[in-house]
Amino acid sequence: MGFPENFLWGGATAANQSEGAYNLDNRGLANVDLLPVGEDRRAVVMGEKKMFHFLDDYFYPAKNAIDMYHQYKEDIALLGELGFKTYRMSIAWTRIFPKGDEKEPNEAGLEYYEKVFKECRKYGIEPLVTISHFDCPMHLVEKYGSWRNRKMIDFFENLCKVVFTRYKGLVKYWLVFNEINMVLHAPFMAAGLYVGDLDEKEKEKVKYQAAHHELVANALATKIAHEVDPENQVGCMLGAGKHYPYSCNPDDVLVSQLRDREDYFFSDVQARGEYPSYMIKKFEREGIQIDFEKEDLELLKNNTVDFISFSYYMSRVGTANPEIAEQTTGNIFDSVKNPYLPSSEWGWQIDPLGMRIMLIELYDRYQKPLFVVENGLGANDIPDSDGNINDDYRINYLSDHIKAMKDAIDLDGVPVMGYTMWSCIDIVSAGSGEMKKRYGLIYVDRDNLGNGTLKRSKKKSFDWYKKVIESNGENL
Ligand code: P53
Repeated sequence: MGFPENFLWGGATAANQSEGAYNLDNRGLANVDLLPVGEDRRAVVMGEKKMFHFLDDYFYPAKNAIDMYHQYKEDIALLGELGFKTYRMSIAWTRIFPKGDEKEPNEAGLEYYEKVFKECRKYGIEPLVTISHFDCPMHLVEKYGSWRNRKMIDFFENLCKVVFTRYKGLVKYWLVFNEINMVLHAPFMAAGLYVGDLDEKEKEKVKYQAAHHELVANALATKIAHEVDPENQVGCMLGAGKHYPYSCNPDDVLVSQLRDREDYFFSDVQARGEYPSYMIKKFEREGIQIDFEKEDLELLKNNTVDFISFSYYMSRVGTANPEIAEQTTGNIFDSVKNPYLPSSEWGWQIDPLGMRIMLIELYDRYQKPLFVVENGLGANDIPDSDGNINDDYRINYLSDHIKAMKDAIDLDGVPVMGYTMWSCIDIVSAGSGEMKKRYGLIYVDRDNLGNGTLKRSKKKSFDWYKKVIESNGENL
């Protein structure tokens, strides 16, 4: 009973939100470097405002982030102290191929991640590596229009070949695209797509064409990973959260079901290997013409993922009458407010049971092992007069979600491989760009405008989570 013996406990981060050092050792510029903090961020993230170069009046938090690029040894030592079995992190494409379309990789970038993976292994930590956590070289954005262009598949294939070959034996768990469904909701942040000059119909077409290219690239990456090392395990990664019907009115139920399908489209292709009929119907109905190559269908069919991973922060609500319900705020996934749930300081609704519901649903749909690779609470932690952070609210959030996951394993028979909470250390928020939206077990002294010593200190949740891992999830 309880968690399996080899359960992969850990935490997660992403390169651009943590590393900084945006222009060191030949690193190229990426879409994710160019997201400013402040009120224009959203429009840039959505691909509505074009900002392909740094502008003087803006602050770009990813440039230096929490400087993990230089402090990785100290940071991984802390993860070792926590007893992590796994650490989910991402590689920056632009460290390895600074422009994206070069033939030869940048050795300095490859060496850097080799050192990081070896450092993890020193503590018995298994790296879980996201190949693209939203990032894409700006050169590819400017020259090719990013993922709307089929050439991206070749560039990405090069990256994958280099990475799988170089890190063979050091890394065996891979996620290809972080929250692949985010391309529909935040096209520039998630996929380097600027769409501000297109009408609604053209936008849809570009987003789904880019999605198709990513899905083909995902299948190709899975194929190469298995060829290079049969030990490799590749997962898809879905930004998850079920839509509950606002009421038991069948109209609300249907809307919710259809909204879920917009997300499941991606994992359906990745896990089952074919385009679902509902998406083909949508394309026909809306006149969205997607360019397929002959070989795509076979590639998708033959290279499905080994496991299903997902982020889960909250559930969502669907209604046929949005005008009568209150909208949530603060998230890229827009939703109607659920009157039964409390909200975080950023308006994200807190729903531990929704995690169990999600696990059941994804297992029923795919019958593949599941991996929860993001789950956590963003809060504005304030150190007390002794400098301590008593983040009981975070402990409660994590504890309630882990309990729900335990129920899914114990009561519902769902196989879960692991859990990497977001984020083990405070990093820059992807959605808001703020530093004060903190998720970490480790506090980092830095504010929204980059002031601070970058000093790391343990929060109360650090010791708590260490005990959770030590007891294999018994001590919650
Ligand atoms: P933040 C919403 C908005 C942006 C990224 O989000 C998101 C989501 C939620 O699904 O996805 C993930 O930092 C993402 C991480 C991100 C985390 O959620 O906006 O994979 O990069 O930091 C939390 O509070």
